[in-house]
Amino acid sequence: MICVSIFDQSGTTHRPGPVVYGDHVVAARERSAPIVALETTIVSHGLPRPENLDVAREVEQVVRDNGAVPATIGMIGGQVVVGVDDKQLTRLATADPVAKLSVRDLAVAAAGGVDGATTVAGTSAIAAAAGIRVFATGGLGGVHREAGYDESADLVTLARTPIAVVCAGVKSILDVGATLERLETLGVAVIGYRTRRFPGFFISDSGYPVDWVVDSPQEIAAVLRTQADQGVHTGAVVVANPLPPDEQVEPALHDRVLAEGMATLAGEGVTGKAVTPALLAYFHAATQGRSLVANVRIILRNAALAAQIAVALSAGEVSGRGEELT
Ligand code: PSU
Ligand code: MN
Repeated sequence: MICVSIFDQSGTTHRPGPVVYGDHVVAARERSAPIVALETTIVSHGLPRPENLDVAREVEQVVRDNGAVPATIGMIGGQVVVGVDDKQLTRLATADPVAKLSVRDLAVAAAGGVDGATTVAGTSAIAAAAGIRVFATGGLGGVHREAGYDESADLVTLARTPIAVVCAGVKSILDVGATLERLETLGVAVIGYRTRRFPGFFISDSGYPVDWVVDSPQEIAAVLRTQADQGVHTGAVVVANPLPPDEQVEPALHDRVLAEGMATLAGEGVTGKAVTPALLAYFHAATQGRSLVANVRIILRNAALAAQIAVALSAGEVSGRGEELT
């Protein structure tokens, strides 16, 4: 948790410029190359240090290996940066404190001149405003299970943000059924990638079905083009990409550690935006790193698929619209 006064000692506020773009993203936009947005909350708060920096770099490399340009989004000294460079990425992976920024925090944090990591909500809003149409993450926020009312701003933000979000479902610490109901109410499209089961983040199957299934990046690109052509649905398309069963955390271990972790956090009085980082850290410790291995695989696999979708999307734009699904 970080508390910031937006006034420095002279009583003046910081006035950082508007959103800035990394050189690699500027170059990609000039040549209409496919771009994939990446978030930084998983880097600063979701993964343990020092592995977090290696993973953040590896995710960017996977995007490149699949033919797209990574645009990792975060806030450096109050400046929103679309496409941080390696020095800035290192800063977000190692500095303390780094604020956790949802959409509502962006202007306040900028005026405070802080370093910040953007959540799914923060990242998708910035990416869509920058014209980026594909975003890879680990798992979405959603409706929490107990302890009063806690629903991630990821959901309501995705309702109004036209972007494809590749994820492994929602964090397994959430009430998955309630989260799926909220996604339906909010008008967020949910599509299974080569699966009829909604994935459960660390586990391949959350126990809930999905209504729609796609089998290739080209099909997802066709959905996104059609959505834009229709001009009717202006919300997000969630592409749910499960871990293969042989890479998941064993479901019995998962359920046991989850129950223990929730009880431990409740006993320690952890609430609000601190819940996710605390529970993920508990998981990684209690599974002797099994959940960390799964978490990293989730992010890398989603980055690869997101890049393939972005490539298919720009290939379709070159060859013309309206090609048939195969
Ligand atoms: N899922 C993970 N690790 C994470 C997150 C999700 O496995 O670190 C982050 C994402 O950035 C997501 C955020 O947007 O947690 C949701 O936090 P909250 O529930 O406080 O909205
Ligand atoms: Mn919350």
